Amino acid sequence: PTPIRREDYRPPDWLVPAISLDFDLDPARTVVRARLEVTRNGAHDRPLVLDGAGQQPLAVRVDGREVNDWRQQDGGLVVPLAGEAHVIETEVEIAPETNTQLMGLYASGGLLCTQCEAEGFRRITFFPDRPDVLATYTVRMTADRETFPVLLANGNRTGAGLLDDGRHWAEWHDPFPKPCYLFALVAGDLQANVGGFTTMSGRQVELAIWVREADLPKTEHAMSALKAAMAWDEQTYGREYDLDLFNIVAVADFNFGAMENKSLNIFNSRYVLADPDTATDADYDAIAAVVAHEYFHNWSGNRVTCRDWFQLSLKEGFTVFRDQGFSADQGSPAVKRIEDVRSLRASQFPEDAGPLAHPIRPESYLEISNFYTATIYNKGAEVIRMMATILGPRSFRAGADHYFMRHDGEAATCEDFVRAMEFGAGVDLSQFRLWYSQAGTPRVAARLTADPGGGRATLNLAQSIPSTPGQPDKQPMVIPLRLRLFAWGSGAAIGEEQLVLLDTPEKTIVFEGVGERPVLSINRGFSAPVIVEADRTAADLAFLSRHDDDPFARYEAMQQLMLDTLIERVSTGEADHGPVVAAVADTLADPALDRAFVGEAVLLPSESFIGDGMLVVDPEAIHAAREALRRDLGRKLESEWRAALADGADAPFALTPEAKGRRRLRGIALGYVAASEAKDGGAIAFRQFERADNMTDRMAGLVTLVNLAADEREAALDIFYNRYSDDALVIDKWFSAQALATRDGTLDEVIALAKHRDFTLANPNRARALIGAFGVNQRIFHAASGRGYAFYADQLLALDRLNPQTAAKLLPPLGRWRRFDEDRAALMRDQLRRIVDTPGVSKDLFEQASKSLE
Ligand code: HT7
Ligand code: ZN
Repeated sequence: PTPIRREDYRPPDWLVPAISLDFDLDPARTVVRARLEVTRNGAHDRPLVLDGAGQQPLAVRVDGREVNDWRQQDGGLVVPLAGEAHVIETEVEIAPETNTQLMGLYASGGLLCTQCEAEGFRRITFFPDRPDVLATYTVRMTADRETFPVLLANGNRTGAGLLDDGRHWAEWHDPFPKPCYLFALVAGDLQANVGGFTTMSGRQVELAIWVREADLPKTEHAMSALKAAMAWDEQTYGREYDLDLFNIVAVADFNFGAMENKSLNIFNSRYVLADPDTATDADYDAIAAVVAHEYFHNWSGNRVTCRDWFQLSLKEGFTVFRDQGFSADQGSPAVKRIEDVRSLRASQFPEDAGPLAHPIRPESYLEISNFYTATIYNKGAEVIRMMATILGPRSFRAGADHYFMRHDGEAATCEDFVRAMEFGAGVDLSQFRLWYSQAGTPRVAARLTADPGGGRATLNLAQSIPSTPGQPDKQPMVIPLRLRLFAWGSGAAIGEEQLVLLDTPEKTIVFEGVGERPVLSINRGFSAPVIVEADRTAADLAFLSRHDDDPFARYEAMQQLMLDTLIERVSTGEADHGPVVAAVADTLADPALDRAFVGEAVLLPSESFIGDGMLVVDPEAIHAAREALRRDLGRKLESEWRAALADGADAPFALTPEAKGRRRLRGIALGYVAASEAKDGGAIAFRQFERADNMTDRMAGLVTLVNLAADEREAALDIFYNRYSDDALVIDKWFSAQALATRDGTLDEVIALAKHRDFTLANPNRARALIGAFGVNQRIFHAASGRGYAFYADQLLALDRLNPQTAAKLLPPLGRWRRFDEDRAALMRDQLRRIVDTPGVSKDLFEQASKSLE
C-alpha cells in the first residue's frame, strides 16, 4: 500500500455545499439514495471523484438523467462533468448486519447506527470523504415501526409520519455545514432520559440520552455531566451550544469511546451507563470526562474542523486539554493532574520511545485510524497546555477566542491554531512549533550546585531529544519548566516559583539569596511532557515528598524515590526500603492531605513504568522487586493500612470527592494488607468484596483476591460472575481483573478465558477487556516461553478478520521487542513477521506490525 503524505495536500476539486440522503433501513439490506449538489472548486477539468468502499452503484444520475460514462476506481466513483455545478444522484445497497468492522452503518444490539470518523462515510454512500468538504445534510429515514420506533439524525427533526406497510419515516435537517465524518443516524427501540439546559443567551436546549429502557436509571450521571460541561464551556471559553437539541445514544458495540457527530453523539455504552452497583468511581469520572470531551468538540472539532487528517491533534489535543480542565474543576485539580500524567507515561511515553513514534502532526500514514493515538490525543493536549503555561490564562483565552472567531465554519490546521495564539497573545511561537513536527520525549538533565556561603545556587539544564523513526537528528525545543528551591533545614521555599523556558541545548540559571542548602523542585505541575533527570539524592526526594508546596511535585518526588529504590533492587538484588517506608508513613499520617492525593502518592509505580526506566526490561526481576517493596510496606505500616481500610468503610455510598478519596485509599490499603501476607488478608478482601454497597469497593476486593492464592479467590470470581452475568460492562471487568493478575498461572487462565462462552472478539469492549488487558500485563505477557506472544498474535489475527481497526490498536505491546532481552525479542519478532506474512491481513494491522519490525 502507498502512504498518504501531508505534503501532498491539495484542496478538493469539487465542493458539495448540500447533500440529501434517503435511507430505506433494514439490517440485511439498506438502500441509500444520495443527492449531492456539487460545484467545481477553481479552474480545472478534472472529473468528480467520490470515495466509496464496498458498494456498487445501482444507478448514477447527473442533473436528473441516468448516465453511464462513470467508472469505478479504488472502490470509489469517477464521474466526468462538464459544467460548474451539477446535481449527482446515486443509489447503493448495504448490509449493516454483516458489518463487523463497525465503521459506516452497522447493527448493534438490535439498533442500527453509524460511525463515520475517520473514513466510514464512504462505506455508506459515494462522497468526497475528506474533512475539508463541508455540506448541509437533509436525511430521510424509513424503517419498520416496531423494530425501529426511534429514528434520529443530525440537527432538527423536520418531519415524520406513518406508512401503511408497518413502516414509518422521519426527516432531519442540520443547518450547520459539516464534513461527512460528523454525519450520524440511529434507528432503534430506545427510550430517552430528557433534560434541559438554558444557554447563556437564554436559549432552551432539549437534552436527551437514548438507551434501552432497562438502562434508563443508569443515565443520570451522564445527564448531569452534560449540563455541567455546557455551563463550563460557557464560563471558561465563552462557547455556547448552537442548536435546540442535543442527543446522546449509547451502543454496546463501538470501536472507540464515543463520537462527536453534530448534535447526535454516539457513545460506547461504558461511557454512559452508571449506577453504584455496577460502576466504579473511575467509571463515573470517565463518563463525565468523555461526555464533556464529546460536547466540547461541538466547537473544537465541529464548528472549527480539520483540513485533513494530519491535523487531527488540532481537534483532539485541544479537546483533551479542554476536558482535562473541566474534570480538574469538578474535583481535585492536583489528583486529576497526577492521573493524567500517569496515563501519559503509561501509554504515550512508550509510544514515543518505540517503533510507532510519530509527531503530534504526522507526516504520513497508511491507515488513518492507526493515528488515533496517545500521542495525538494526550501529548497533543500537553502541547496546548504548554502554550497556555507560556502565554498565561488571559492571553491563552484571547488566542482561543481569536481561533474560534477567525475559523468558525472552516476546516483549519494546527498552524492556524498556533497563529491564533500568537495573534491573541502578541508572542512569537516559531521555535515552539517544533513540538508539532518532532517526535520523541525530550530529556532534561538538571544539576544544582549550591554555594550557601556565597548566598547563591546555580542550576545547569541540558536538553536532548532521542532519535525516532525517520528523525535521527533533533533541534532544541522550547521546554517550559516551572521550578522552585526549598531550604533543606527549614523546609521553607526560597524565593518565588519561576517559569524557565529552556530553548537552547543548555541553560544556566543563577538563584540569589540562597542561605541554606537548597533542594530543587522542577517541572512542577508537570509543566512540560519531558523526562527530568535531576541529580537528587534519596534524602532530597524524601524531603520534597514532605515539604514541596506543589502537589504534583510532591507526588513526583515520592514516585522518583520509589522508582530509584526499585531499579536499584532490580539491578543489584537489594535496596534500602527505609526511605520509602518512612516517606509513605509520613504521607499517610498527614491530616492536611486529601485522601485521594494520599492514595496516588503511596501507590508504587507500575511494573511497566519500572521497565521503562531500565535499559533492558527484566519482567520477572521487576515483579519480584516490586512485590518485595509492597510486602515490606504492607508489614511495616500494617496498622496504618488497617486504619485506612476502616476509614469510612461503614458509611453509606456517596459520590462526593471526600467519599471517593477514602474509597481510593481503602482499595490501595487493602492491596498492601494482602501484600503483607497477613493471615487474614484473603478474609478481609473477601469481606470487603461481599459487603460492599458499591462497585469500587467490590472491585478492590475482587482484584486483591484474584492476585492471591487464597481459597476465597474462586468463590469471589463465581459470585461476581453469577451476580452480573446479564451485564456486559461488568462482565468485562471480570475478564480484565483476571487478565491483569500477576500471579503464576495467569497465562493459562487467560488462554482458557479466551474460550469462555462469554468471550467474543466481535465486541470491542470484550476483546479489549481480555486481550487488551493481557497485552499490558508485563510479567505474564512476556513469559519467557513466548507462549504469551503466540497467543496474542493468534487473537490479533482472528480479530483482524472481523475488525481490523480494533486489532491494529492492540498491536503495540508486540512491537516493544527492542526493550527486551535477545530471546524475548526474537520471539516477539517471529510473531510480528507471522502477522505481516499472513495472507489477507488488513492494511491497519499490516501498518502497525511492519513498522514495528523496522
Ligand atoms: N473523534 C472521535 C474518534 C472516533 C473514532 C476514530 C476511529 C474509529 C472509530 C472512532 N470512533 C470515534 C472520538 C473522540 O476523540 O472524541
Ligand atoms: Zn475527541
